[in-house]
Amino acid sequence: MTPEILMTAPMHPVVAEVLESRVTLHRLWDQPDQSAFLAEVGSRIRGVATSTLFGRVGEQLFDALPNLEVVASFGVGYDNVDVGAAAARGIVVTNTPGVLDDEVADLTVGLLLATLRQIPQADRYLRDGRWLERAFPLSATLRGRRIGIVGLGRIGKAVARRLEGFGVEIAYHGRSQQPGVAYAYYARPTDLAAASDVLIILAPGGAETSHLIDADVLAALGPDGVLINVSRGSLVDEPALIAALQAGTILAAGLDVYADEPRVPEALIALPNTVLLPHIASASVATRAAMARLVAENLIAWFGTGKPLTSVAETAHLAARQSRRQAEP
Ligand code: NAP
Ligand code: 8YV
Repeated sequence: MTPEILMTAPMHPVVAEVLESRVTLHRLWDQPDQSAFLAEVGSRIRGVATSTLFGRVGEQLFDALPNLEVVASFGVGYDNVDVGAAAARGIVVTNTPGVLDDEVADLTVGLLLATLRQIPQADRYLRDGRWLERAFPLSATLRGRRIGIVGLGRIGKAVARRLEGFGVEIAYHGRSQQPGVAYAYYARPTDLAAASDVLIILAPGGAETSHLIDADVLAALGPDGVLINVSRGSLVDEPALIAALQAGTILAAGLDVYADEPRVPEALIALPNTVLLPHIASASVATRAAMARLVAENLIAWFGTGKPLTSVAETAHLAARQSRRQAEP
């Protein structure tokens, strides 16, 4: 029987293009009465395709979809899905790792250089005609800086590889030291910050990492320190960051992510020592299409073979169990 899939919010068109001929797709946002719609079709839905645009996928949606088997989420970060609740109900969750690593790493290095060398500020300076008055002020430099990476995963490593080419020192923090990694390891973010001149945040969002970067970490980073956050806004105590930037506790910040997107505090926008991007690290035409394809292919693989391509770690055991079950005669 053709599986019925619920798309929770508008997604990249490639998701529907790949799925349309193989499943029955329901578009939740098109429904004038979503509750009535879910009451009518909810028990037939076996898969969900979702993105951060929908908000959090958790108990409320799971209650409405009693026969749900799989949630395919757009993005490598999956803090928009309650994976604990999904695992408890035997629902597999997939994300889109790998296909965006280089794109996000490129942007991260670009944001770092833009923040240090004040590239957007210099662009505005020229456009405002101020070069005619005097030369743009001298900037900070990447030269001689020690880089601390919080979250040396797929993207963190891709950033580190790029930064090796810039001849800078690299160290990292994660929950544990990684075998075979030559960079210095710090078990506490504060210690990494104290040993760094730039802190790049690339660990996942969620309760475990909430406000991992707080006033103490920023103080340890110091008055010449630069914070780059490309992971999730929830990792940084945003009011503490604003206070640190205003007081000169740190030098500057380059941000792609915020606590309450797409709302960005006026205080951050008003600061001259910030470079602020609207969550665009993976947002090239090619990479977003690759992510969308992976969302669709995870669903196709699940319903075809019982083996999703990229289950998140918290539900990988379910994927393996289901896969064995489907393989049985
Ligand atoms: P990944 O390969 O899973 O790497 C995550 C890293 O974070 C791992 O090295 C992990 O190391 C570390 N980590 C996990 N939990 C931690 C904790 N509680 N404290 C400290 N470190 C922790 O993920 P990825 O593919 O590199 O992606 C990283 C994140 O980037 C995503 O989760 C997403 O939020 C963000 N992202 C943002 C954009 C954007 O558009 N701005 C695009 C893509 C990704 P240990 O396991 O050793 O702790
Ligand atoms: C996505 C991201 O663009 O992959 C991630 O974790 O943050 C971005 O690549 C974002 O999830 C869009 O929904």
